Amino acid sequence: MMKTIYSYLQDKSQLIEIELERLIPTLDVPYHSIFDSARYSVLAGGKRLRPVLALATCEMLGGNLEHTLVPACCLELIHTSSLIHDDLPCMDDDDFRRGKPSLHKKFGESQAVLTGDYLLGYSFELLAQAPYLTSDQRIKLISTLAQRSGAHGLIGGQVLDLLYERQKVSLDQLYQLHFLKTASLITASVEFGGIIANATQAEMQVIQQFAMDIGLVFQITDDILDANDSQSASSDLLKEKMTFVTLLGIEESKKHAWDFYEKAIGFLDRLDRETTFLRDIAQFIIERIEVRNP
Ligand code: GRG
Repeated sequence: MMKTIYSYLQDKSQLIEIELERLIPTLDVPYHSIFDSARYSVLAGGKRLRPVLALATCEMLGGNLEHTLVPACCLELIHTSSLIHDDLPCMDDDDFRRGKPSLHKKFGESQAVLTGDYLLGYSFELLAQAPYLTSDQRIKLISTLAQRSGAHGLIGGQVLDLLYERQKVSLDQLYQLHFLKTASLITASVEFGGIIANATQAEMQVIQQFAMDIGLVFQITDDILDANDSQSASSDLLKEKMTFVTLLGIEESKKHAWDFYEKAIGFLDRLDRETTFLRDIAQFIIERIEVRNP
């Protein structure tokens, strides 16, 4: 299975890479530095999980991949925008991102704020003009992305993240934080696939439930990987941030991850579709920590 999913991920992320490259051109204008800094962050690698999830969901539901390409890239642009802002000294204060100096380290803080702003606005501009789609689909995509990245999504999650710094938080509070901060955009990604493939309401509900759980699996595995890399300066442990690992320990965190994983793929059984690739992506996410089912 894994060989197939790796080549699937590679194929799809290559499509995304080409499209991202096309969407942010280098331009010979006096303010060209905004395109230079945007390209620096957007084209710096990254797993491209969110756009690939959008493509895989659309394909699973019988939609057209070509029609999904630009909207899928918008998910990556918003994601990158949030990472740029998250790295700023007033937020998480990280010097490195995707294996390179973070954007404010390379281009300065003002440019980092502006680049995040640019990518945020540009995603919506692209969605409003996305080729092949109906106006109704475009409005649904715009509204979904605005909600999932807004106060009741990504931004709300970040507010909690800052609020809970150096505080003792409960497991429920930690779940709420990551449900907003991490699962929101992952949910938007499958919703994008559903909107473009004209999913039924029932199908939409199933993929949303799948994504919310897989989003939590993603965060728990991220915390476990971070704990295993506790020497790194960006480690949440060094910053005394509460994580699933500090709250539950590694073994119990793994157990929680597996429980959410099982629940997530259980939802897919309700679809009368070929769900292999979504299942494989879920497995790819959990196997990053090479946990074995206890
Ligand atoms: C600009 C819409 C907007 C929001 C601003 C700063 C902020 C509010 C939110 C930050 C939220 C944040 C940092 C979420 C992190 C979620 C997460 C798990 C990131 C790591 O994702 P990966 O592993 O990264 O997919 P790559 O680099 O592979 O893409």
